[in-house]
Amino acid sequence: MASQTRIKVAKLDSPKMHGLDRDTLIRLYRTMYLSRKLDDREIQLKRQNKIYFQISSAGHEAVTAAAGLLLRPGVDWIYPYYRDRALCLMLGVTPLETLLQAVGAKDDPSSGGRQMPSHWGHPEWNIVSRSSCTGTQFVQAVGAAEATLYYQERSKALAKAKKAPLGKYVGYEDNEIVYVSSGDGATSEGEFWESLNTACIKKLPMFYLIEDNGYAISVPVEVQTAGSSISKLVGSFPGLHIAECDGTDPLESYAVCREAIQYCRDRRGPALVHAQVTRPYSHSLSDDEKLYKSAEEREREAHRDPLSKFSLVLVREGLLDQKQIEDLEAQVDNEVREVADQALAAAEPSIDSIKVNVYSPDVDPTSSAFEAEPQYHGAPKTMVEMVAATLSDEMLRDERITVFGEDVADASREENLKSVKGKGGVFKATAGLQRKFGADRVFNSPLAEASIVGRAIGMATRGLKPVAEIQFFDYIWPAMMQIRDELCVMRWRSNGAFKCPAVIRVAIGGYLTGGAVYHSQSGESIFTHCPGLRVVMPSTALDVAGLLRTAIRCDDPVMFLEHKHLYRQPYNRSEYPGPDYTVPFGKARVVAEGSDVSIITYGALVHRAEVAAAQLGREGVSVEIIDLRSLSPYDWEAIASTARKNHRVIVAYEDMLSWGYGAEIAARIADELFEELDAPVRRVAAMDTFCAYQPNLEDVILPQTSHLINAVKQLLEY
Ligand SMILES: Cc1ncc(C[n+]2csc(CCOP(=O)(O)OP(=O)(O)O)c2C)c(N)n1
Ligand SMILES: [Mg+2]
Repeated sequence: MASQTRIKVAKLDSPKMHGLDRDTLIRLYRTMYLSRKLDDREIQLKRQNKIYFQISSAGHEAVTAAAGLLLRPGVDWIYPYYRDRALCLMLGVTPLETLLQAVGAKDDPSSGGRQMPSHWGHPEWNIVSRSSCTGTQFVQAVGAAEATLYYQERSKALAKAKKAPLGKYVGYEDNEIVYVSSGDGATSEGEFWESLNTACIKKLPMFYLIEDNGYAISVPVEVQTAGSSISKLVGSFPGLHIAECDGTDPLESYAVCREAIQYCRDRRGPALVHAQVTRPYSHSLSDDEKLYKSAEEREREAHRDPLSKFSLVLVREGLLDQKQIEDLEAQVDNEVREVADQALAAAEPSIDSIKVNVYSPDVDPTSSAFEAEPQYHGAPKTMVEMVAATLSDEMLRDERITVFGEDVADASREENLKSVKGKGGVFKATAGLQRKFGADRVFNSPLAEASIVGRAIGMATRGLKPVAEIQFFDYIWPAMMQIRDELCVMRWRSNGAFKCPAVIRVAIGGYLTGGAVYHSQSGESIFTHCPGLRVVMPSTALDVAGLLRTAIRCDDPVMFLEHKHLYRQPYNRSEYPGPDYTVPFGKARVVAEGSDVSIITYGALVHRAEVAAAQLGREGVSVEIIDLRSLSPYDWEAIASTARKNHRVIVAYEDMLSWGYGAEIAARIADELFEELDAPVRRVAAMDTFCAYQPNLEDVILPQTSHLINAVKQLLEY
């Protein structure tokens, strides 16, 4: 056990120790050593097949422990990466908690046993749940830092966020900052650069720590980073404080990080510290660095080991003698042994808990609470006008709402607003909102889709309600990883500790001749395939009002698909249904009742089905039309009941014929309602091809009314 006897301490050389007192210096060493021993213990457990994976923080302990010392636990917002064990320990994560994560225990605070070890997350310490994706954290940290500036100015938003579900973890304090870290390799990801761009444009209080161990698995830095130095490469970002340090030296790291963090706390802008560290234990236990690192290189690294170097400093400076170091280490060894035993005895999550926290346990957007009667007033509005009107009323009601994306503002140069009408979106869906609510609530983003979604995630995690816009569905793909691996999964992977109920509005579908392949795409099935995400697609202005409001008031992330072809049609307009009109998710709308054939559809095909039904009606055929309007969840009851009623079913959709959304609905009908059908379920969809620029090449991205009529007639002849 540690000896409590004080030794004759030589006078502490304070400038050399950067003002740190003896206790703090010992705490630094203890945390570094504890981090290493927890890694060692995990490695042992992995070799005994008691855990399934190990990735260590070895070689990174000095700079991360030093940074942890400078951050304010539970005040600053932390977006760490997997080599930040020492930082997390310094902030308050307990050794037991880190090992509960390693064994995948039910009570692991980071994920309840759902994620791999070292995927840090702890709501009490504002350590935001991390995924396995390298680089996604950067743009989310931007969103979190934007929340800092937002709450600083808008206390009503903060008060409201605190009252919302999980509001106990919402907070804001003066001078708080956002920490985000990664290795050298992850700085090659676009999101790193996207984040720096916005951080510098908005002077965000973000502290970037780049822990450069010279390798990304087996790829050395000179192949990863032009010129081999990330700090040199980012040198021209305006207002970015940049510093380098030997990340294996906790004292130098402390001094350099302290200055960088102070820069952020003083609201002078973002700061980046580039720390040179080592990686003595290979990338992970699945890697053997001897396959690509020379013996000389490894030997050189061994000489820079932060633990042995710092223990020598402590002895040399007379802070601890050799015996005291041994005592401290023995005490830590004991503690690690004890907590490992506890972790190994900890309960695992039960199998039936797997579906818990896919969606919010607090707000059910499918419930009757979202059923409302419209209180109509005003002149009829088009769908696109209804988007703007609904956003406007919701923004009035809830100061947490921010609206951003490409071109969504009226005019970023606010002085121009006196003399110009304003843009308000390429389709005008956000027209007038900046003018009404201010440029801090409605603003343009750089042209960077991953960061639009990532920033929304960061803001939503901190209790704001971002309504972000992706200008065209065709360009959503840079944001795919943010949507699939982050937005959808945040609540589940953190076992309910974190959430990001953002609304992502997306203009979708074929709408004009000449739109060609990059202004016409569908692909809703790609997103209904993602658990955790709600996907809705209204076909009328009334449903836009009801579903968009539900999307904003719900506690899950929502993809709100707005069909471009429907934006300005006269046939789907509606008077404004009032500021509290909502439509529950997962409830289809019976567009027309009929007794011969049922058409199950949504989006732009609803109206075409109506036109087809009118024509067929004149020929004595009665068609029922169901508008799903909500694609995930969807209304199976409505589908089953119309199939049972008419026994002949068409599923009509714009998405690709094969693997499209309707294909899955048709498959389920065939599976579960086979006995009910008098004829095989038919799909009517766009062809499995692209919409081309020249109409004579291909103008059938939307199935035509004639296709629907033919399909109905074929079914009746069956
Ligand atoms: C987006 C993404 N691509 C690839 C991977 C697989 N991967 C995990 S860690 C890693 C290397 C990261 O290197 P670096 O950023 O230098 O961090 P280090 O592990 O060296 O600390 C790779 C390629 C991943 N997890 N995520
Ligand atoms: Mg690396």
